[in-house]
Amino acid sequence: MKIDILTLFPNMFNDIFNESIIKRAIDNKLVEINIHNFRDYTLDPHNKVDDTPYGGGSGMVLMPQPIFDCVDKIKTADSKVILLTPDGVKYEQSLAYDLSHEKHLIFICGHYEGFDERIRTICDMELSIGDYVLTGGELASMVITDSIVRLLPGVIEESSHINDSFNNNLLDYPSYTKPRVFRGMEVPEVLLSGNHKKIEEYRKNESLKRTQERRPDLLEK
Ligand code: 6GU
Repeated sequence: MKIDILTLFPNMFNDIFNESIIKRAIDNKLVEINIHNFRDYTLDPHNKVDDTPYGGGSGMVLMPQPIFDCVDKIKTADSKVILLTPDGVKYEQSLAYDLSHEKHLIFICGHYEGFDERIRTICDMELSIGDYVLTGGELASMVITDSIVRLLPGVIEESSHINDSFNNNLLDYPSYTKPRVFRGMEVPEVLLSGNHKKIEEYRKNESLKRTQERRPDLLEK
């Protein structure tokens, strides 16, 4: 998979994809991630990428030209263009699975107080990561990229995401490791039993119980 991210703040991405699982995925050529500064595409003599809104009002609005030109340059027939904005569809695990099957994703990070409405016409999809407002789409693009890359074949063992929280709309079951007793807290007996059928049953029940307690909305899905 290839992921291109369009931003005015490329430095925000310096470390985030340079650690841990995402770094290994890049090193192993399971994903290619490119960060583009769309200011590099401006035709404005002063390198401007935003201007005041028509009709008045506060704040600056991202102009369409630099973003259109940047997308035109990197887009192919296989690309899916995604705008990151608080007014987008709310992102969730099922979308991470869907997007993990795409060949090429282009994320456009909105910034400042807004972007020219015509930018929406070149986007296949608009995503939000939740009902709160961020200063820009950068953090959202990192969150979404991370959640997709970990699902790509070969990045992590498939068995470790089969049981992820939100798969089958259930939260994860509790896990324990050594020691068997820690500060008086004991590991549930069933996990020490070696009875795999019983263990599976216990985990399924705990998953259900936890979902019922914390996220009953998931059970209605
Ligand atoms: Cl994608 N962008 C911004 N600016 N704020 C957000 C968001 C995106 N998702 C949630 N809040």
